[in-house]
Amino acid sequence: APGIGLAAPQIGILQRLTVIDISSEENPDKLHTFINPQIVHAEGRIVWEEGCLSIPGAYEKVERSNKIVVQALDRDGEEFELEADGLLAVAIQHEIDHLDGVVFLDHLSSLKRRMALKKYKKHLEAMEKERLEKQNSRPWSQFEPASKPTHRLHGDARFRRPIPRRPDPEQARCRGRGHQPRPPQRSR
Ligand code: GNR
Ligand code: NI
Repeated sequence: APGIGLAAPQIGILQRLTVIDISSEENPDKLHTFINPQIVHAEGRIVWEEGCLSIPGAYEKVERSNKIVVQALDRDGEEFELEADGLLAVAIQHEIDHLDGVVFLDHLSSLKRRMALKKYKKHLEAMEKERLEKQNSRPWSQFEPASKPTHRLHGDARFRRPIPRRPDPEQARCRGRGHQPRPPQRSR
């Protein structure tokens, strides 16, 4: 699955809850649950290129503490303390930021933030384009009426734009000689 961590506010749940899974091939199934996490100790600096599921397309280097001690409740409500460094420390700080309404862009200079937001915007546009292409490639999409329903219960499905047709050999002959096949007249 994409993402090594998720904070509840990212999915509309405004609670101090976050999960982190930095499992890998050699170190599988390391799911950490943090309820009301608090960083009680931090030291050192580390720079990591971060991304965020809530800001797809944007990646920038962020400086954070390299080694932290975090206190939290686990999924059974039991208090625990965890010492973390490297990627796990970065991820915990990234997720706790989400609980406070902070994202990694807030740690960047305004120039870097503007560049990252541009990449985010580009990515959103590409996603929207792909979504539209997918939607329009559905076999029934080209036959949808091009108007909003006007009736109380439902609209109608009369064609309001030309039905795309296979080029007919007779028509193909006329094309390019000033012949424009007239669209069928509709009564209004
Ligand atoms: O998947 C994620 N990867 C990541 C990489 C570097 C630093 C932080 C992260 S967290 C991110 C998932 C996410 O957005 N969690 O909020
Ligand atoms: Ni994030």
